Amino acid sequence: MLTLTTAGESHGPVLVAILTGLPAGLVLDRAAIDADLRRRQQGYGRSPRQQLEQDEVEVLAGLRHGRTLGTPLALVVRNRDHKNWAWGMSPWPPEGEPEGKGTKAVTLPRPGHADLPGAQKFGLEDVRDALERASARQTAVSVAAGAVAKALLSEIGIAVRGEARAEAGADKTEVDEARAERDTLGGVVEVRARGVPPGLGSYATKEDRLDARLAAAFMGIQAVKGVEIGEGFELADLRGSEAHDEIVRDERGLHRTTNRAGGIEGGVSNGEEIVVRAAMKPLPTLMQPLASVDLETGEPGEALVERSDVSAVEALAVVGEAAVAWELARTAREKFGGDALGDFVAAHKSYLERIDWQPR
Ligand code: EPS
Repeated sequence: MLTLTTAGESHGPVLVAILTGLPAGLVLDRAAIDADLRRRQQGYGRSPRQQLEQDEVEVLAGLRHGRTLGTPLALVVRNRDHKNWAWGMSPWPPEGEPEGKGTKAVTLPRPGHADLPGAQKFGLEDVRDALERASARQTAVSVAAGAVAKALLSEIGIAVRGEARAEAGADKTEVDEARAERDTLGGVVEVRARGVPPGLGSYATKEDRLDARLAAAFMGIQAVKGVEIGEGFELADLRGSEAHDEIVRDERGLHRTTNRAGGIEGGVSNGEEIVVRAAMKPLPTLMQPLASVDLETGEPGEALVERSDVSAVEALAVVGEAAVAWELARTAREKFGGDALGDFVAAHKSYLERIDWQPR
């Protein structure tokens, strides 16, 4: 089993990911991981924070001379901005006079962020104790983990790619307009995975279903409010005769003439391209704040204003790609096993010899 645990606050010292269950012998390319980290930071409409951060991966354990050891892999991405928050985000009781950012308690929760429900749930007086972990900053280290998953998937010919669709949050003019009006934007992203063989995931239990797993993976990303697989919501308006993908046999074995199912039937991959789309809500930190209530005084007020993105749709495309890659790698590891990378690759090869299917 592949497992991923992350930790880290937005303005804390570092973000951490621990990955277990990777086969031994997988070659990791530092430049490829860093390239994904850079892609996540780019995109129009990001916060000035992105000029401060130059994300790069550090590996603390589980890798030797660029190859996985089959032991837990520990990844770190540093928060360069932490130096401005050293007192405010000190893990231990800070010494000396308060200085830098984060020294005053946040008591005006932002509608749309985890601020209020987080403070209520955990009994927090300073909303910062909720927002720091709820922040999408933590997606940086998830992207590093996704890059590792992509390396594993590429060994069996699977490639995953996410893109922002041409919606408001991915359009420079609309982003400029929203920024001028002190507002924010959401948008839609699409992730496609090619080369996925039939048989990943299962209908055996709802936890096994690949579509359920991909939806959960996407919903686990900050600001995602909707997910669809294949034609998703549009299928609801079609007749059965129009909605399903007919089966043909060609030189590549059993395939479909269309792909409205987005490559998944009955919770199992069917050999066609996996297609997942997700809707991102407009970001909740507004320079023209919405109404809130001061949790200290109970008086009405305006929500917290702090530096933020106008749009992060292009970042979500990269983060979604990483989440889909991670989930597909988990299902592939379940299906093909493998303490050693060679075992994993050989099991995939022998499986393809059994089924009547070759990637397009
Ligand atoms: C975020 C708020 C902003 C974003 C942050 C996510 O934080 P800051 O105020 O420090 O700029 O920049 O995203 C990142 C730091 C990142 O690397 O993606 C939030 O509240 O979710």
